[in-house]
Amino acid sequence: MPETVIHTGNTTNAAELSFDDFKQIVIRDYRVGFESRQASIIGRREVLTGKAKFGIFGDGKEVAQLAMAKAFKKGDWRAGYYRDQTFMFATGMSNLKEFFAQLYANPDIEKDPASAGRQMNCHYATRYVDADGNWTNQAETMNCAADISTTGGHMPRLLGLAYASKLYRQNKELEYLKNFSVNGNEVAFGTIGNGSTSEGLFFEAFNAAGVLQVPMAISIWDDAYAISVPARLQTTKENISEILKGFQRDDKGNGYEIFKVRGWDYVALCETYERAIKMCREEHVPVMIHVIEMTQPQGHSTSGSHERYKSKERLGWEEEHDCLVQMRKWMIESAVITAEEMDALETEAKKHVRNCQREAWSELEDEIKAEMAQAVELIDRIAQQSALREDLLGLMSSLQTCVDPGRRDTIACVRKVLRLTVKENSDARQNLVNWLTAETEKNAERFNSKLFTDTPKSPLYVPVVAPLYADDAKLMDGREVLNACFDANFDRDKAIVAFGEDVGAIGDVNQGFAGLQSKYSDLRITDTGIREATIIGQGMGLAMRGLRPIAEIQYLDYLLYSITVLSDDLASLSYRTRGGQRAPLIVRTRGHRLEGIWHSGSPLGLILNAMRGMHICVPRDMTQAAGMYNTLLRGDEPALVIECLNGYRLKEKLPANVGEFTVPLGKAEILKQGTDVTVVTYGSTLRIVMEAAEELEKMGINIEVIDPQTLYPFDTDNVCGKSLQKTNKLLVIDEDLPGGGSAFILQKIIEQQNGYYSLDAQPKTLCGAEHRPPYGSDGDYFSKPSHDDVIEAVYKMMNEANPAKYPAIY
Ligand SMILES: Cc1ncc(C[n+]2csc(CCOP(=O)(O)OP(=O)(O)O)c2C)c(N)n1
Ligand SMILES: [Mg+2]
Repeated sequence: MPETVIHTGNTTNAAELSFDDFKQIVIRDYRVGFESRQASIIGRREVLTGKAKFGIFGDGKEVAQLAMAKAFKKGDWRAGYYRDQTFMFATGMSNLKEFFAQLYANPDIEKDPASAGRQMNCHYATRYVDADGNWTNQAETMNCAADISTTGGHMPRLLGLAYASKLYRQNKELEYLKNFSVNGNEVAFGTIGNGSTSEGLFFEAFNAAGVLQVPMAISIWDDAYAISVPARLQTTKENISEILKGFQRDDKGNGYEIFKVRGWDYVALCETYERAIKMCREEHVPVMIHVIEMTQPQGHSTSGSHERYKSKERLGWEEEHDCLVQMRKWMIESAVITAEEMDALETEAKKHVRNCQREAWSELEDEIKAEMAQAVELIDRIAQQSALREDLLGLMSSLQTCVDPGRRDTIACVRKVLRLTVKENSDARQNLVNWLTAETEKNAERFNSKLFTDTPKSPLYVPVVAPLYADDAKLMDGREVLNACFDANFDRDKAIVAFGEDVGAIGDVNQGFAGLQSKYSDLRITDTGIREATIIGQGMGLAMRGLRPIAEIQYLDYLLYSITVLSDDLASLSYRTRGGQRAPLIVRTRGHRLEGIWHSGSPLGLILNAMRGMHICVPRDMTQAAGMYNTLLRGDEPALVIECLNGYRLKEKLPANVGEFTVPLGKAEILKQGTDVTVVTYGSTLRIVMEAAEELEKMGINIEVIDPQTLYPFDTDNVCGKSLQKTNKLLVIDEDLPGGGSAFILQKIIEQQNGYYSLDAQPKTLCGAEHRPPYGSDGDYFSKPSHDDVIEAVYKMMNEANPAKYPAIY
């Protein structure tokens, strides 16, 4: 059975209050907790009766959250998980109606401001970006970073939210950013389940926060289970605070303050949170509050019952130690409330929750029914004149008798009617088509919008400024061009910071930041541990709090260590909040060919598939990279920039406006005009293709070379498609494996740009081998597209088109 711990907290505000005031506070707390429990109970019922799809709730975790909410102040942040409804209600960051609106997947942001019906229930967020792309004043509001369902996935972001407070406190140059911080006093509150502490992301973030000494307060809701798997199979010694004891701060150095408290002990919880958060806020020391002996009265979620895997003894213990049962008992015993008053409170609270639920349901239902009524009327008019009258009336009546209809029922019925009447032409039918078109637009807005925040501040709208070159422009190493670009930007915008492995003291492994730490301080150009996932999380949290981070992943091959954070958290942020949150993080890395299996990667297919919601930039040289950084640093959306690993020492001319000129996103560039074959390629293969083009020219073949520059967005002016109208032949070259990035490019050109209609030969790809690139120059030659491969691939296309003129080489 769970152990019992007596917490020895020693401060409480209660001492300063009159008993009456104290009673009122406690009663108010209990009411919030009790209402929250009712919401869980009714929520579960709504799922089981089919009104909602899935339910996961915070029952059994209420009392600790009431205590945590007391310590949470304006300016603070929460990054947590699906158990936190009581905390959200207690802080006012959410309410019962929003809770139910989300449960019913209401796509109206007024009704479900957290996700506009896009997220499962109990996934919270506050909105901090307005429709014009302006930030709200975060220092004046309580803030909740948008939840994700992957357990532990939020931990890297939590680190970043806390790290922002450190920068705001320590870097006095940031004082002008008044909407984000008051002297870095803001605490980042994290919550995580006991089972999820088994995740690597938890340990990585935990260690990093200890190193960085940031005001991160991580609460572990320990109910001894993770769905059916007991603590015995999750955590060494079944006790996370026990095994993390080595992190405890002592007089020898930095570390954590670690607390342990029972989840049903209201007084101890209030004392613990007050003490822990004060320390965290004032001293910027990370704290961990291990809340044990929590329960799950309704089991894990609506997917199953916990009676399957919990013993009778455990279930009995949970019933007795239910935190609200314990709090109620304590309140009556301590004369905070009488039993009769408590009964009355509970009756009223139940009624209130029920009303909120009903209102939330009918608000959505009314809209759906009104749309259905419009459709029915339009269908009825068609039916009056249709040869298929009976069929249409049948469809109409089954729509009208549909139980708990959704929008899909109406739309599916309308589409079916239009299919059936495809050969009938009438005004009535046209009216239905018009109605469907208008509804389709609204539904696209409801369900498919805001992959990017897409505000006037988007990088897509940053003015284009061409590079200027003095007559005597210096030729220098590519890395020096980048270095000058970063220098100018750091000088221009005090909110820019850069960090990563070896980024600080030596200015990154290729010296793009060389000398900048000593110029701008180690608060702005900073070394980190080897921890890719939390480097991204660190950047994400900073970006959410108004800073302009450049987070560096040392080599593209190591991006995989952060792919969960990039994909689940960063790339989906705008979409999952329907534009209510953004994190304009720039991820800088370097890739494509160099040497060896983990230093030559170019997995663009993987990146494009995993990171939709980020701009993907693949500059061919450091000047283009600099122009992209200049664009991105002036926009408000996240991006990945992949520099060419083998390009830092190649000579480039320094633009006079190196910190000002911009490379627009999605604008392909024709690097060489030609008439025979359109060759589309990017990154490091461009140089090889350009060299091959010279030899091909001598062979009488004139290729057109196009650099899309960014793969997402891809060639928004259809430069590739237009080129095909001239050449009628397409070759896509990249270093990814076959069917990777090149498949994406083909889909764009052949299908989206209508390139298919211009082709008179099969479109081809020339890619890397399917295995990882082996070490050494021979390895490179035999596994990545070489000069010879490019020439032969182009020549073969010419040979197929005209074998007489271009006989096979061998
Ligand atoms: C990365 C990931 N793996 C697995 C899951 C499936 N899953 C959802 S909740 C859960 C259990 C979490 O247990 P715990 O962290 O103890 O939190 P609790 O639900 O008990 O509060 C699991 C395995 C998930 N959502 N994300
Ligand atoms: Mg658990």
